[in-house]
Amino acid sequence: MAAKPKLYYFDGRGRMESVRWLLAAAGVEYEEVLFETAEDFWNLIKSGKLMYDQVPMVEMDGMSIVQTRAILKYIAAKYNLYGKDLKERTIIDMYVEGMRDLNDMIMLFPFSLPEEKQKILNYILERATQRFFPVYEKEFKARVSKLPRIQKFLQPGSPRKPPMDDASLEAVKKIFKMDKSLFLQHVNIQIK
Ligand SMILES: N[C@@H](CCC(=O)N[C@@H](CS)C(=O)NCC(=O)O)C(=O)O
Repeated sequence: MAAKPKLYYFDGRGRMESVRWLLAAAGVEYEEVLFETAEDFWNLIKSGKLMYDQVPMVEMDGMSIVQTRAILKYIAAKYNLYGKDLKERTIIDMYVEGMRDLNDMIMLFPFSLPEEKQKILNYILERATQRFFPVYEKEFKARVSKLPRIQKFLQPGSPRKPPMDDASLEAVKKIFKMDKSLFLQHVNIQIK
């Protein structure tokens, strides 16, 4: 039997959560290496397995795969969840890229500066409700949540991670040595 994929990340949703969802949808069991300190992360960097000294990283099939979308594409293609032809694949990519834009904003929000928070929150709410939610609410969410494996993943006790709380935010800041606002550096937006 092939070894289970091994996921390397901190103990939270972040960029790895979409990988967890996809593995759940594919019905694939996996192991997680969750680092808790900057030293744990540094040891992983020193192992030479992180192409860009960044996580998420997934070890599977003899590869150390980094870059979230590369990981997702590999798993989706391997488990036949990446469309039957180029057109279906493009539609899937359109959902994935939109979700990434939305997710980046939400994920990085806790790292914004206190004085910028309200302005950024207004921006996210406006974008989310006007631009992104309507797409996912048009049947897509209902269809996905009804998939038996996803239903299982959404039950308490599954490997799904909880939303970030203050304690995990502080832990992540320490692991990645973050002290300044990351929002505008990482998200390609202009807030007016
Ligand atoms: N484009 C990359 C971004 C990866 C990324 O920014 N990872 C963060 C954690 S979520 C990280 O490793 N930060 C440490 C650093 O950049 O030094 C991806 O999608 O995987």
